[in-house]
Amino acid sequence: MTTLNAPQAAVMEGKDALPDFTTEAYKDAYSRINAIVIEGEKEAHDNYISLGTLIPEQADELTRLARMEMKHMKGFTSCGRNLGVQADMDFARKFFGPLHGNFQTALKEGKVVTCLLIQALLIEAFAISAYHIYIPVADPFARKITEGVVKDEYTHLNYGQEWLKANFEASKEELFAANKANLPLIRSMLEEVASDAAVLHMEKEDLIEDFLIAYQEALDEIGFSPREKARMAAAALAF
Ligand code: PL3
Ligand code: FE2
Ligand code: FE2
Repeated sequence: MTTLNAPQAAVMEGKDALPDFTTEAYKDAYSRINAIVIEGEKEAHDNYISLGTLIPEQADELTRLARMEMKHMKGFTSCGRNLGVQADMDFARKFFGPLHGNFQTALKEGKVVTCLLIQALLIEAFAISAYHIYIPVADPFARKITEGVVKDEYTHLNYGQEWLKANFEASKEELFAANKANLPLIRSMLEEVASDAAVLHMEKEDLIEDFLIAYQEALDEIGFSPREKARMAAAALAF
């Protein structure tokens, strides 16, 4: 089958070797990772629609971002189908439960800054790191789809970044608090997905590194000083 890339897998060795996409172990891990990504894209869609109610003057732009997430969800659904994998959606909903709960609470309280930090910074940086690390070890079908998606995710991260930059002074205290409450959740989510990701030949250290680069660059752009960024990183270490 052309999608399996067996010749490369056979000649490559070590960390960069492509996994065997046909094994039960691969499909089992993929059933959870694929579900996480599908659920993540679906929740991202819903979150941008919700954000449109908090920032009504940008509802059109936010609807445009939401539509992109729907397209991502469909793309990743086809990746699972292509490998003959049934996504474990119950697992994925539980996986996002705590972060989803925090977003919903902030939404009810009208806390636009917290909602933006959760969706447009943390979740998008998490997605960007996951997709970057996945692309070199993906099957050719999924690779093409993921390459298209990752470009969009930068648009989404950028949206949150620009809004928060324009409202920096007024948002600062809420950003510190939202970071402290939610960055540890991203860290636990990374821990939780690590063993399945390893089966896909994705290393936890690479995921963390790539996440921190995307998140820190966004915080830089928004206007945080090196000391403030260190303070925010410390919030994820102290638990
Ligand atoms: C928002 O645009 C997307 C939200 C999705 C979040 C996904 C996090 C993914 C973590 C799992 C790591 C493996 C990635 C494999 C890609 C198929
Ligand atoms: Fe997306
Ligand atoms: Fe996104």
